[in-house]
Amino acid sequence: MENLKVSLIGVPTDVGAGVRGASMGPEALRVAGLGRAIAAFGAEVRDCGNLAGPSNPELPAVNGFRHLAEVAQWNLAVHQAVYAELSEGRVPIMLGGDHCLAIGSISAVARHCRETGRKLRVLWFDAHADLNTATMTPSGNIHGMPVACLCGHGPEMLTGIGGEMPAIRPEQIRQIGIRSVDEGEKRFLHDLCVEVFDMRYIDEIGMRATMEQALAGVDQDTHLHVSLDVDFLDPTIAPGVGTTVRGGPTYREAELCMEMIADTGQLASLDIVELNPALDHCNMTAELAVDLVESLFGKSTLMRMHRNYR
Ligand code: Z70
Ligand code: MN
Ligand code: MN
Ligand code: MN
Repeated sequence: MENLKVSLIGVPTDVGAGVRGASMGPEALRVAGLGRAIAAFGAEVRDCGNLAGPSNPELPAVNGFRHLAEVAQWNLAVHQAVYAELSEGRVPIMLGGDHCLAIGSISAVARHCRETGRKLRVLWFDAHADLNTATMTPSGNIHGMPVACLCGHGPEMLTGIGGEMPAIRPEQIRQIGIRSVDEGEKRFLHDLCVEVFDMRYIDEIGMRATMEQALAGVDQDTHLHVSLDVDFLDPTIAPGVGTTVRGGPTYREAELCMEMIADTGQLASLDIVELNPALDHCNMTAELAVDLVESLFGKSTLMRMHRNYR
């Protein structure tokens, strides 16, 4: 932890979302103390400020996409920033911003992994599968499409951002907490053989066994990327999101996820997305996200040492 170098990258976009307000997410996370919380673990924290990008034109979908040009422009900036921080041996943390930004961040992570010969595992925490395409989407909102784009299914403006197409293979992803999937997405998840741990599965076998399976095969050569859509969490504890879906993980279950990731020691990049301060109460969802990030960086590991656990 002492040599850990972290870079906070603000990505104030809501051009991929259906509801406006995620563009205020980066500042809400800073106000909740994200940088301070990570620095408290002995990491060196650099706040890169916010990336610049187009504002939200609030237009209807064209050929199945809303704001395609704007989404592409944001993601080009994200890709470049994330790739640059990774090249300096730093852990980039995206302060979103809507989930479309994962196209830029994960394509950069995948490129970095190709060039450094590391294996990539993406943990996608979300209520949604985000696997829509132009023909399947019920909304045209591109935050419902990043997984498809990363797997090579989408417009070249988005699928080609990392230079290599597809950026990742479906077998590199694990989806956790899924409970709202469109009809086309269900078929596509099955066709692509994406490993999905939906809420039914978590209810049946528990979060611990779920995470053991999601992390199976992660070793010292693995770059672990966490893409945390805060609508993954139950809306009773995380109301500050554009699309709430009831029946999400509890605070304890979410903490356990993050603690088990910390235990691997392989976390190397992170997206925190879909936080919408316009819908939040007293910044509680941002504060919850900071709590989870503390666990992700090993908060409970320190507690275990103090308590002389096991
Ligand atoms: C739906 C769509 C979505 C987040 C909503 C919803 C997608 N599947 N993703 N909120 N974070 O419109 O594609
Ligand atoms: Mn690296
Ligand atoms: Mn979602
Ligand atoms: Mn999402």
